[in-house]
Amino acid sequence: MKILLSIAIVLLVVLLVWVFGYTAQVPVTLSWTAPGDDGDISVATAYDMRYGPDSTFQNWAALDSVQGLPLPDSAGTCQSVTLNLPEGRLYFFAMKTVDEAGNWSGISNIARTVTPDMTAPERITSLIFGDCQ
Ligand SMILES: [Ca+2]
Repeated sequence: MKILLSIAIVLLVVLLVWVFGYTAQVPVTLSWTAPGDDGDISVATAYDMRYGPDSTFQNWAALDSVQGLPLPDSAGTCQSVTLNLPEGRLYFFAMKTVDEAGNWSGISNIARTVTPDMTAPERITSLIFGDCQ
């Protein structure tokens, strides 16, 4: 019974990879210096980091939001977040900060990265003498 269940799980994984494709995820770390609640003084309330495939950031609400951001620390503190993204793609990131009164900062500078390609070519299994068959 356990063998049948194991085979079924393997077949399900193969089917999911075949249907949806497989893209390796790579960790990407972004860091920034915490602003304050009032300019560069005290502690702000929250961050909102967004990312997308281009650098325009004109439609902030439509961009993907980064989950798992830390709460703001004291102004001047270095903070970071690590997220997993599909390999071999171009991403642009930006963030905003809000204080307890709901005052939002402007959009940060834009950070750009290309996630590394982590998937090797398939192993050749057709090496022969002479021309291809
Ligand atoms: Ca404030």
